[in-house]
Amino acid sequence: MSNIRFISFEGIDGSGKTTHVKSFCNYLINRGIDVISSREPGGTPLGEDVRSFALKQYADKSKKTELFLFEACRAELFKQVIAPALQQGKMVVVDRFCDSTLAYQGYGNGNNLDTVKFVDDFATDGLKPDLTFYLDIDPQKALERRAGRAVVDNIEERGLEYQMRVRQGYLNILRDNPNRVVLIDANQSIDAVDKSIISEFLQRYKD
Ligand code: Z5A
Repeated sequence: MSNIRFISFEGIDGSGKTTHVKSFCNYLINRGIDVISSREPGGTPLGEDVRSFALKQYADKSKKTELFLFEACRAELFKQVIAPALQQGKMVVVDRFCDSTLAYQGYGNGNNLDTVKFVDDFATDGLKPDLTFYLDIDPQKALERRAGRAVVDNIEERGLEYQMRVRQGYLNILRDNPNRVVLIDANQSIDAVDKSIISEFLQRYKD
């Protein structure tokens, strides 16, 4: 059994997670690794429904409510998808997991960090990824990459200052979890980011 079976990708909006989850999973498949990928919020029928509530603007939506919506999606994804796949010996790659909630609902929104961690542990029975690729990007650059996109959700609408707070949250998470979280410079070209991810993976992965 390999030492790394559960991998998450993290980063602010527009950092390239969707792009690189896809190319990294293709790399794993070409290596003959049995992998499934998913995303948060979403990844299950219930989770996809809750995703629309979590990302929609409501007047005066409480910060606690937002936290519970994301955690409801995660509890469902954990039970229906992640835990069964790991039990079957598959590798699991997710676009966002626990660090997103700490970065956005904790550092970004100002909910108590220990409370966020407690609720998250409850949702996932304390499961953490074996390895997390944090795609670090200048928030202004990420904003430019997303410019022109038709759909802008409630969290994107919070603007540059909010994204800067979330980025600082991710850097704190990186500092606090040096054995799990790896920083990838996502300001580089798509090809260079892909190569960095694979190189960091190979430095840690044992068949
Ligand atoms: N959220 C939360 O608050 N709490 C939680 O617990 C969770 C989530 C789980 C939706 O998440 C929102 O949910 C999100 C956080 C919140 N906030 N917002 N908004 P999401 O993951 O579904 O959505 P997102 O973060 O906004 O994803 P995104 O905009 O699709 O960005 P991305 O996946 O990181 O990037 P991308 O789609 O791969 O790339 C964006 C564009 O840049 C695209 O045109 C690419 O072709 C291009 N790109 C990518 N990489 C490069 C490089 N290296 N060079 C040049 N161009 C590039």
